[in-house]
Amino acid sequence: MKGTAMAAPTPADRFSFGLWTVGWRANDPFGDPTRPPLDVVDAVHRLADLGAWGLTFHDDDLFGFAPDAGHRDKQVARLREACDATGMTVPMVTTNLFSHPVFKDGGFTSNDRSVRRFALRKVLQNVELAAELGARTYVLWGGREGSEYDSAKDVRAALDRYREALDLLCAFVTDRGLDIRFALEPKPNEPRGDILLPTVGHALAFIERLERPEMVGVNPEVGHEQMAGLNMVHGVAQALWSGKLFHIDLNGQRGIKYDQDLVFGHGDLLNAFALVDLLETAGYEGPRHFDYKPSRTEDMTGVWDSAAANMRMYLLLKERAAAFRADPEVAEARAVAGVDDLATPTLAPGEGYAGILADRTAFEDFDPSVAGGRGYGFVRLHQLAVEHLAGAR
Ligand code: GLT
Ligand code: MN
Ligand code: MN
Repeated sequence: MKGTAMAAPTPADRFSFGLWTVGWRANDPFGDPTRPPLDVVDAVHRLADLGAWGLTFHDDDLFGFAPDAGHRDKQVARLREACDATGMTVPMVTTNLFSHPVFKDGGFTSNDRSVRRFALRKVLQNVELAAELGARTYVLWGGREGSEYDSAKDVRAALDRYREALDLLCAFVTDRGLDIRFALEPKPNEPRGDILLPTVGHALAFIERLERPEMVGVNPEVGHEQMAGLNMVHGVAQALWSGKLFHIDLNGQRGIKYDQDLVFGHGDLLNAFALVDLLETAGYEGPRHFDYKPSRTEDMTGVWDSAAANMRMYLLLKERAAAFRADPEVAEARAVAGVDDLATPTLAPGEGYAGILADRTAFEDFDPSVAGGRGYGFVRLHQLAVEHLAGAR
């Protein structure tokens, strides 16, 4: 790669990876795996060498579904040792409520009550482990919570059960004094035809109906919002505005199709640029978590190259976004566009409806043709962004 002066990733960048990402063996609905299994100890060492800071995992990634206690403990001990040896952390843990056939109609919202109770037990067990490993965030991706057939799922009842599950988990964490918060990860579809809580907005609205809404936030994934044709930057901005951006899954996606989980920035690059700019300027201090899948065409060398590519993309975009903001012509274009003017409240201090009703300049003497004729120069501003992104400035 052509070098830039850009620094290599370090733990201070807080880059983390799911064990299921670099560990994905590249099996898809049409084909068998193309890569060998990856051991967790290897994953920790290789990621640490590349400058990553954290490893995240599902229970099943580390010790399989329904392990005996000996195997579970051994795998946890091996992970701990690898982290001690490398300085890697475990910032987030999650539960696999989707691979085993028992979850084919969901976990928390399966029509089968015995499955719902089993799902709760599986998560409860894992939440304590997460806290022991120092994780502060517990992600819940409900990929199997949903339906294909409207006649088969009572969505209002499903949301009641979803809420029941979250309320129980929050009560457990509170009573046990664990330093854990939950982050719901929206996705519109795949594997279910329609997944419950399909977008960031749905999840944010759901959270407000919980017993302890302050303990639950969101884990938006770039590709998942884009699969729904939505703007990830808008979703993340609203999550930040709501104080709910607890975690984030960075990856790439090209348009409305199956979940591609490309390297971050390898999909909608402009949106990735704006996302990094937002995260870096909005005071988000959480992990920069990559939830990508090394392409099926890659061997293990390609796996590590693509892991490094995620971090490099983030740092490149961070550098370009900072240069964009520091450019005097951008400052001038932003002023013309009125970008910062939106921060000024519409009402004067202390003003209410009586004030604005009495203000003739707001209406009677207001000439709409003046503002209506204004050019905002948004295209020029955007062109400057694209030029910075393309390395033309
Ligand atoms: C699964 C999914 C991801 C989620 C993981 C967390 S599981 O790999 O595709 O988007 O983040 O459960
Ligand atoms: Mn995905
Ligand atoms: Mn994800």
